[in-house]
Amino acid sequence: MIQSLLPNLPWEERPLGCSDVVWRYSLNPIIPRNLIPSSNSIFNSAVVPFQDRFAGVFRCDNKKRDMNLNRGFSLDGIHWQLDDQPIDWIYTDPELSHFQYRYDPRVVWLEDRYYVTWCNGYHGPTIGIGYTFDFEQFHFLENALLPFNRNGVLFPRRINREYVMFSRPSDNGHTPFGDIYLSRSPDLIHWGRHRFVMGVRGGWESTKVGAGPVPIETPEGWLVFYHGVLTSCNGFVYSFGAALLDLDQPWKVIYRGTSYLLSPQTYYECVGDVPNVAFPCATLYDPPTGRIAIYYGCADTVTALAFCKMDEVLEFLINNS
Ligand code: BMA
Repeated sequence: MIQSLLPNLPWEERPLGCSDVVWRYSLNPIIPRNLIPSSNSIFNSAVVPFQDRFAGVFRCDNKKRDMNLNRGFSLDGIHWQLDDQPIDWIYTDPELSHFQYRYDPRVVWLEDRYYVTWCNGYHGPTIGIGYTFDFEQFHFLENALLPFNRNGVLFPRRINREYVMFSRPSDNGHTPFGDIYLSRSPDLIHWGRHRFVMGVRGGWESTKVGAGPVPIETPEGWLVFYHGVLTSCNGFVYSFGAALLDLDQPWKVIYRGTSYLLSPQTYYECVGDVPNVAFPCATLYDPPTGRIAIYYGCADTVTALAFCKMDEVLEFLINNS
């Protein structure tokens, strides 16, 4: 796959005195909870390069506390304009149009269009898939899997002729377990040939793990950022880390970082509707310079940006796996 250049991605150099592999944007959060009149909170959201600017699908919980997906555009990836109303999907089967909830979107450019995956309420959480060519019309496909499942993330190209998607089988509540699996499909409708990718370990990822942004292809393997959850005496703590997966058999883990790369430590990550959550759903990547911008939801309330460099993340994984 040819990864397109992205010289205009949002970027800020690592602050003086900071030695972390991932560092935060100094003007975080970039999207406040009340950016649009209808919203209670705007977080766990996905962005992509689109024409000469950026587009995205945003998790907007409204003031009735419906969880839904809104469209947005930005010239610089930092200042966003979001629709006040959710995306109005086009359905081929009215059965699919009964709204329960939609949250935690991911967006990927795949072959000829942008696909959106999200946690879709259909008698419980499962993986919804839709697509758009232009961020004007959005088409709703069949749910990928049966309930209960979350964190559906598509790979940006087929691998050995098959589409590949991560997911995280779960339950109907605030699931106290969870490992990352992948499934394969010839047509983005029928999914099977499931494989276990990685499960919980100790510490920051002792309760559950789930896929984050769309995997980034490198010559060494697929770089994935993923969230890991620890259960403290005060509830869940969501951090994120990284792993490198085999290019042809992406259920094979080459490296997996032992420490988190970012955990909730700032005020906006620790205080909000759900405290102590850093939840990445998208990256922007510029291959020639190795710069990566990570979009992540904070405390289920606002959206923030963090940065890192490809060579430093790979070096971290090699030395801390
Ligand atoms: C998960 C999802 C995320 C959320 C997180 C913390 O199960 O619902 O959307 O950020 O819990 O509340």
